[in-house]
Amino acid sequence: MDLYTYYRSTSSYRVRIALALKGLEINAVPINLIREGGEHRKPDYLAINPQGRVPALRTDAGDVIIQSMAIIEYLEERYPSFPLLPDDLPARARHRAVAALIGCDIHPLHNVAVLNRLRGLGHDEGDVAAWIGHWIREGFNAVEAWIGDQGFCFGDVGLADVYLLPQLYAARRFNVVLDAFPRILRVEALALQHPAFKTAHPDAQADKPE
Ligand SMILES: N[C@@H](CCC(=O)N[C@@H](CS)C(=O)NCC(=O)O)C(=O)O
Repeated sequence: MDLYTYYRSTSSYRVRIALALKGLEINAVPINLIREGGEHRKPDYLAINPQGRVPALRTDAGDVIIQSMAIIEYLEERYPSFPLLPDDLPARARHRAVAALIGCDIHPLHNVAVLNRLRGLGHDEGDVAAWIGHWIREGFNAVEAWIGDQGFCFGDVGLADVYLLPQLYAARRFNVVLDAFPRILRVEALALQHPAFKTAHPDAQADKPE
């Protein structure tokens, strides 16, 4: 499988965690979102993903899948041996709620394209930082109240953690103060010791600049 990825992309990082938890080897194809206006906007990559975003996955059979949730669902169904969702239906929905909260209600608001649009409308870096901090804190307030008191988000590692760790990485990159989120910080500390999360971490990626 080929994964079109960027080392610090939140959505790519999610997919890398899911792959690593399932013990799946991939060929990482770096797509630099910054260099020369972004390799994701060049025709070669648009032919793979017409949305011009990472990640995208090319399966061993040659099918291309875009959107991190669709990729993770594909992996979950195709490689069920390390399930990211528990058996219990309400418990599955709890994991999916964290995934949706982060994937739909936090991350899209600080995506590169959205931040550049704010800048294009005349907002300075102070406004942009306040915007990012607002949406991450608002979303994390809900995640903090929603997740459990022990272990990963809901005890055993699962989909909610796959989404939470990349969002935490972004929060730290944007200097968001996280002291108000002790449960979230507990999950972060645990995950950063886990081999799959270490493998998937931006610092462990070959395309990370020196
Ligand atoms: N909903 C998409 C979001 C993908 C996305 O926004 N990726 C970002 C990096 S995390 C990107 O490629 N941004 C490029 C841009 O905004 O120009 C997913 O989950 O895959």
